[in-house]
Amino acid sequence: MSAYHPLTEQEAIDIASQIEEVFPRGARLSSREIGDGNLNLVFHITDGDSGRGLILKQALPYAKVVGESWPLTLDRARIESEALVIQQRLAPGLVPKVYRYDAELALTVMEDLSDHVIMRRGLMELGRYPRFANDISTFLANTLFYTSDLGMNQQQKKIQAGRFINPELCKITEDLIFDDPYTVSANNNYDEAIEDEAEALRTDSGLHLEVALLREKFLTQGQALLHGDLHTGSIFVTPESTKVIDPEFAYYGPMGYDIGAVIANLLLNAAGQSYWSKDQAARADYRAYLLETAQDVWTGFETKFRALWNEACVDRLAKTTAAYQDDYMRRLLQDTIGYAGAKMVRRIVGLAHVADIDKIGDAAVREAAQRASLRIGTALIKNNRRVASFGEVLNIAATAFK
Ligand code: SR1
Ligand code: MG
Repeated sequence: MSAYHPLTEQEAIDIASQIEEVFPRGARLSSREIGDGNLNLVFHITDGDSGRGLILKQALPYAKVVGESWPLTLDRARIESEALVIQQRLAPGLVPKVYRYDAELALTVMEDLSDHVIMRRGLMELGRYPRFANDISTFLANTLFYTSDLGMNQQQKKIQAGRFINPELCKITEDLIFDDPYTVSANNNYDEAIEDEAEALRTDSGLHLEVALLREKFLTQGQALLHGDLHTGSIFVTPESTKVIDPEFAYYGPMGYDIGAVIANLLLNAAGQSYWSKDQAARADYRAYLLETAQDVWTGFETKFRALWNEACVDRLAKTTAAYQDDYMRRLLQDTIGYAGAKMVRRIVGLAHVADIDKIGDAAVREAAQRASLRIGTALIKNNRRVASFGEVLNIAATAFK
């Protein structure tokens, strides 16, 4: 084992060449650093002769998006690799295979998914992914149910939760999503043109109450093992396949946070469509596809989660109390909607944005997309505790796009 240091491309090749399940002995490998996320180095190692590849992901001891002034624990690499192994067991085929984990180097060696595209990019290019809603709802239902007190031994769950104490990564979320957008913060980052919107976020006490409640739940409710950062940049897709990556933010938290992340990112792309497709009819059609996908994600999740509850619940009282299941699902829907709203707001005024909106070159069009995102996001946050059906999300979005 070597002491921690950021790998060079040659070192990445040397490590990859030892993975004999993938590369034949003596393979002539090449490496490209392809990390475009906020936090890590990612090496894509390929063998030109066999066409086979591997990904080596190494955590840096700081947040790459900000620089060395923001130190960040390397333990997140362990959390990510352990979460991937659990997710592979609970949702087979929906996460990349892990070949090796090296604790000293904070390095995970995993399946190459370069035949897939990052979903955010795919959506920006108007891609349609017929398997996505079914796959992601399976991923959500299985991973959330089977890591909760409903689906696993409740003593083992407490021990498992201990392995996923993730204070530094949770702190990023607590600050960037549940605090900074609602105050003056050096972390915030938004176009001057929407200063009025930023000011409204800072002064709306009704909104602050709802964000405080969502924040409290994020801080205190260890409901299930979450992915913790399930935006469309953490999902690889093809029309036939879905793979969830990057669970370094994994921790025991409220289930609705993961479901809300998926919904928020579909809605953010819908808000950005005024640029990506100039043709009005095509734009409306693609937005309809995104909203239908969001509905299918929720419906698929609810159906599968209820089925797991009915078939595999380990908690006697929960299993025999139908009204409890209904109450639980209602609260899950409300949390999903509240968290979806918070995730939309942070991507417009907070530190880390999304390309679906930021890459809109025309300033007026970008501003319209930002305002639409904030209208939807704040409406979802403010209404979350009142909502009784997912259809209300679609109504809120439809109103914002008028
Ligand atoms: C400092 S990290 C910024 C963001 O990138 C990650 O993907 C998370 O969403 C985090 O909030
Ligand atoms: Mg990430």
